Amino acid sequence: MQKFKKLLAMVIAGVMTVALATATASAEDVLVESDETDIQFSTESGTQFNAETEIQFNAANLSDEELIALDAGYIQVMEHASQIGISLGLERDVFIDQYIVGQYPDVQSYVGVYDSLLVAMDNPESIIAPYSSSSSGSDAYYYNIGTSLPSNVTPKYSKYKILDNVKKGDIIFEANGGFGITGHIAIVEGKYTNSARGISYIRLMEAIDIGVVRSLLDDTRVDDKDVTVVRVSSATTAQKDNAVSFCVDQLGKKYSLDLAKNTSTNETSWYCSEMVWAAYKNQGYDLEGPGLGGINEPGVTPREIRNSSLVITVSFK
Ligand SMILES: [Ca+2]
Ligand SMILES: [Ca+2]
Repeated sequence: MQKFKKLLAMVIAGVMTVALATATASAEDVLVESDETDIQFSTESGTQFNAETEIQFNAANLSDEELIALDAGYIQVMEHASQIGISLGLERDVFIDQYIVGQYPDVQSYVGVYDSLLVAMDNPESIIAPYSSSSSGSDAYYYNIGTSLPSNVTPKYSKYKILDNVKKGDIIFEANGGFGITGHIAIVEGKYTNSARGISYIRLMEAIDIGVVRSLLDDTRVDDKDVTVVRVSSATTAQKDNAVSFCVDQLGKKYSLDLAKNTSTNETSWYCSEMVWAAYKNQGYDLEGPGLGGINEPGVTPREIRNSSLVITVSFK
């Protein structure tokens, strides 16, 4: 944990340097593109979320042995989290409910998923932080850019077609991010133009270590973070706008990887995938798909969103 805090301090220091550098940036950049020009897809894999189809918790379906093991497992997980200083927003009933929904072979393997995630959270060596700078420190400018492209930043768009193909409300999945084993998630706020410099760019919103911020997506970040772009295939323009507005309202709030699944606009802290999941959940789309190996991972993880049957992959290469 000590190492993690040290890493965190380094990261925050790096981002603060960038924030200072961007303080002299000019007026707000202009949104240049709505998603009305969406390209059409031949397949519509998504179906609208229906709350009634959710599996309801029923402890009677569990054997006594399973219930005893789940109670012990819950205590084990909470103690593990407490030992490494992480406050999990996890109720016992939710813990049991998630086991039933999650298709785990047994309770032991279910508890093991939590334990491996907690171990990763406590070992900075296993973390590929979404917000950390590269060894040269040159990529830290992707994060926390505010509403105006920083004067020292020139985004690169010559390699991929993301400026043409990535739209407002799209979801960015980064395999190289988060706690290594889970990835990172951001949402596209839109395509903006800095009129003074004549530069268009894609702006993201994301919950990173310093909180919910606006960031930049360009070819370099695509390569560095191994980006996949997905789109909620059935969502209307209004629903995507609402999802983005929800995230705008969360800007400046704190980051907390507590594995909770909050949806309130008054929620005080977010982890990356929780915020984007909540933005679409409030529009009727539950993007929590299967996690690694088809199981339901704790909370809502980035790869669960990527694997959702409600999203399609956007081609940009
Ligand atoms: Ca939360
Ligand atoms: Ca989950």
